[in-house]
Amino acid sequence: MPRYLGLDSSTQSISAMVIDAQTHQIIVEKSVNFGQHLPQYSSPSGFIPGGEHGEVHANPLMWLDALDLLLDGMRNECDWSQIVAICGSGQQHGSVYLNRNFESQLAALSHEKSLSEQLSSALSRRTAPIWMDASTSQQCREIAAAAGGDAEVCRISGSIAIERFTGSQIRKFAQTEPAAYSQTAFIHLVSSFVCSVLAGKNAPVDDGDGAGMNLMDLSTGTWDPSLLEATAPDLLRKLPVLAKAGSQIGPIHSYFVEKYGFSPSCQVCTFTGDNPASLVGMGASKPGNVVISLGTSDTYFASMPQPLTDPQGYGHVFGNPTGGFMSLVCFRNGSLAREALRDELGLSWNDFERETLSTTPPGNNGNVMLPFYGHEITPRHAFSEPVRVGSANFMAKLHPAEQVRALLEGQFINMLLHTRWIGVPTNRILLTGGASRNNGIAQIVADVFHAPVERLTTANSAALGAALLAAGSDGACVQSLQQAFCQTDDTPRIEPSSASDYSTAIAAFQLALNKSMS
Ligand code: XUL
Repeated sequence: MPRYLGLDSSTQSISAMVIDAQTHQIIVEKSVNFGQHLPQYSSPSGFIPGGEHGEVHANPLMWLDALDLLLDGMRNECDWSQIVAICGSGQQHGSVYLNRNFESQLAALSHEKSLSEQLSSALSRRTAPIWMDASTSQQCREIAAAAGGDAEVCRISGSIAIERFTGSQIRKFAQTEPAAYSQTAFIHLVSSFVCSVLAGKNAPVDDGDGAGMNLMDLSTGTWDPSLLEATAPDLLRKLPVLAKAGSQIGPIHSYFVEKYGFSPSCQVCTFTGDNPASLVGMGASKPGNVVISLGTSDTYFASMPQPLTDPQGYGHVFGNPTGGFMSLVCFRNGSLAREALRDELGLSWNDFERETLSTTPPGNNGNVMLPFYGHEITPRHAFSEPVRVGSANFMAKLHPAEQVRALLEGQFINMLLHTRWIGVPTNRILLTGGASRNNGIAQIVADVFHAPVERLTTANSAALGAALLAAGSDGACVQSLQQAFCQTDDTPRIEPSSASDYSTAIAAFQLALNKSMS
């Protein structure tokens, strides 16, 4: 039975999924939650609380302990010796800094001790900045200025210089801790760090996760000399090589063979970022499929054949593990805004759905809301409260239903307007995340985007995507596996309603947005 392991080292947990590529079964899936299972790291949500000036760091040793705990804890449910290949993903943008002993310490790993114990002294920086860090605005400005401006950084790397992206984080480290920076021999992403440990040697970065660094030339998939130069001294030597996600890099380290019973021939493949892996695990890696993930922030991502970039600089372009590219656009006012309005109106989630569906028409009788309860990143603007345009009753918030529909329509019209640059027609939307089972919300998404909406059974799409890539590395057809594994759940497929026409609402929204941002 050829079995494949997908790992996902995310912000709050590390997850594993084992699949059988012949019977198309998920054999087992399990997670270790950092806060819950490793309380000694005092990181209840996976990062070290209390960072100042927007700093958010995590302890890489916690990720190593979690990996040991996960593999150990699954031994009874799964025979590790059957795993043919392993691939994985990591929270994007986070970076791990290692000294020149890293490779020799990896080579010397003994199964009698833990990974964290043995690799602790290889860290040249105790903590790793992660994607939630927003402390590098100054470094972003400096990088953009040195590299020829925001538009040039975006043209080369797929994104303007962004605080959470790795380049500005590296620059800040080099500026604030120059001695530790010069002691740093290797800089890894979360994905390539975990992959390196499994393979027992420095692993490559793929062009999905690599594009989240503001250092890679998107069109060639190579490190860009002008961006490296603009970021930090002597950087090229410290960066991993670039490779395709899912490419086999060698057998698993004997540590895992002796400790957990992996086969010495089990292959480790180049990891990718959690979003590129999710694109694969959602079955959305071909253009025309769009994933909308409704979370604390809402995220939109979709496959694209060409590396077009967002002329407004809000969206990002990454490599797609199955070939071509993918877009990713984040919206800060997601669940945060939905919850704020729900609480303001004193509604339950059920009311939220009923109100939107039954008592108000698509287009909301011309009542429009810019749904921003605070600072937004797409579009980038310091909003302080929602902006309403419409009838006197609407402005006076007389009918809760109108308010709910205005907020939801506003969120998805904003998403539509800021993803048009991708230039690929939307054939199918895969809706995921907390609010995705809400049929009222799904209907609005279908209507605004004029495309059918489906929901998937797998919650763990990044680990599944990684497992599919591992199978692909062994000769399986990833596309056929996607058809078998990426099944829609028991919620109905929602078709766009024929009566809905959002052109007037979209124009009104755009007008209100232009006015607020001018
Ligand atoms: C994407 C991003 C997050 C992380 C964490 O740009 O910052 O989605 O990948 O999951």
